[in-house]
Amino acid sequence: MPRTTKTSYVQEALLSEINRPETQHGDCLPSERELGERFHVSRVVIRGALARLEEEGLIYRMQGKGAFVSKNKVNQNASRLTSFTQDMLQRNMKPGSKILAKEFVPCTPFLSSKLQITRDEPVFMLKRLRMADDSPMAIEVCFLREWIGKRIEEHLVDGASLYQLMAEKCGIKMKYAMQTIEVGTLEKIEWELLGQNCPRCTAIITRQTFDVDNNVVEFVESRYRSDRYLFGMLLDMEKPESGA
Ligand code: 16G
Repeated sequence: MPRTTKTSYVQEALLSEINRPETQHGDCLPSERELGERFHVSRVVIRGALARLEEEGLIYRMQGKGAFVSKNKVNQNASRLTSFTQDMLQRNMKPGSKILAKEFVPCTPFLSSKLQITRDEPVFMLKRLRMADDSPMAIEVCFLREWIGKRIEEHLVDGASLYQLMAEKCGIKMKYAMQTIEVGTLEKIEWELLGQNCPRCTAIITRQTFDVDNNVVEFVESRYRSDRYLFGMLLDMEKPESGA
């Protein structure tokens, strides 16, 4: 069999494995040696098949670590105010979260300006790992006013929706949010939490959310996996200038 035919054969076989529903983004492919033994072909053939899959964006490689499955990125539309849970459900993905920390912390000058509160008011801090279809997507650190923290703290369990609790337990009606996106680098501990199979560069998003009375109801700083997200924005010629 010519080498190109063998390459196509291996490529097709790997593709059907990648397309299986149980295959997750970030799953590690066997090593080139193992693949060679499984398909009874040379390493050159395996490398050719992997290169083609990489060109098509179906796998990504990390030096010294191997090749990983790449599933479609989540396109987060930056013009609608939704929660992570709503966002994932709309995409037919299973939302999930694991609480990493929740506690009342002293207010800092930074938090007092973001939450628009005085420095003598403690702040409720909630740190969560967010998951979609059981695979890690982001680390979110959320700061809330003390009264909100007190009402929701006992209901906050893994998987609970913060926005739902804020609506049901505190009667909060959210209206809009100010969001920023910048590029940063994951700390080692964050990278480990996100599964270690993602790039170290991350999208850092901050969100300051306001209710219908223009009160700030949360300030959140999140680190999103850069291999799982892209951010879509609607640009409108008719919109007045914001000046910011
Ligand atoms: C989103 C929000 C975050 C909010 C969370 C609530 C961004 C950048 N952030 O992740 O501010 O706290 O949803 O999600 O979109 P939940 O209701 O599922 O807990």
